Amino acid sequence: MTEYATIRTETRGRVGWITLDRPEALNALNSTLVTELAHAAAAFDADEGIGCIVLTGSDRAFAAGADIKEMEAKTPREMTMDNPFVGLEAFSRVRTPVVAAVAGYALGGGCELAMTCDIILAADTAKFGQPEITLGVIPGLGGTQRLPRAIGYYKAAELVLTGRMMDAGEAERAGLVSRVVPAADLLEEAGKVADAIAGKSLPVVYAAKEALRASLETTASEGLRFEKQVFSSLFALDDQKEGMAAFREKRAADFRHR
Ligand code: DAK
Repeated sequence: MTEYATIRTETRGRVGWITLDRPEALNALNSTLVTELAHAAAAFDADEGIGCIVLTGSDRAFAAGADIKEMEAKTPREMTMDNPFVGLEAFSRVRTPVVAAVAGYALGGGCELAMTCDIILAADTAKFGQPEITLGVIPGLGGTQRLPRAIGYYKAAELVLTGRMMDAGEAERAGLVSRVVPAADLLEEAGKVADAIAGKSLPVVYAAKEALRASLETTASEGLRFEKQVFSSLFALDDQKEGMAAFREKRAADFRHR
């Protein structure tokens, strides 16, 4: 297992765990952390023994945004040409489902990082927001695009234009959060969700994620066509035969990820 400076990684069964670990900066995303996060996620994504990834932070912060102190003196050229945040684009494209387990602050790039994930489980302590406007910038890692798609234009506009934070309950009602759980249960619940996903057929899980992602990026008619093609193609898999035979024979399916 690779040793990292700003994250911790662990494999539990078929689940890869990534824990952001810069407590001195509330897990602010600096270039080292983004590079390490992208590396760890790519390694899990390339491993057929991993069926789901959990991404979490600390009790106090999932991530309080990009590292403002590292970013403050940058020029426009540096922000584009030497952009360390390209690693987050790679992270957002992993084919393995990612469960974000969010406690405490998920602000700015931290909220945007959570929004690259497929499922967001929030502790009742979680706070979400896009406070960039208070720093004299705007969200730059997807907040102006993913947040309106998640919670609607008007609520997203209020958050982006004022910098106000939402608590976990408001985020759940708005549709940003899959489910809120007591803080003490967050990691256990995230583990249960991840285990449930990792117990399914891996190629089918990849297909489901790809079709879900298409819903965010294509028209409904293109998405429906894509879904139908993917659905039909899954009948080439041994796991489709096994899943349906298991139903008929009233037993649990034994997926081989083939
Ligand atoms: N960056 C650096 N350090 C941070 C930080 C951050 N985002 N957030 C917290 N810290 C540090 C604090 O400076 C403090 O360090 P010391 O002073 O002890 O050395 C330590 O973490 C504890 O924080 P506080 O003392 O402030 O703790 P409080 O409980 O009082 O307050 C807070 C917690 C989360 C409300 C507060 O820390 C806060 O407001 N943090 C900043 C939140 C924020 O504005 N986030 C958005 C950042 S901007 C892009 C690249 C990046 C981005 C976009 C585009 N491209 C390449 C296209 C992303 C931008 C952002 O995310």
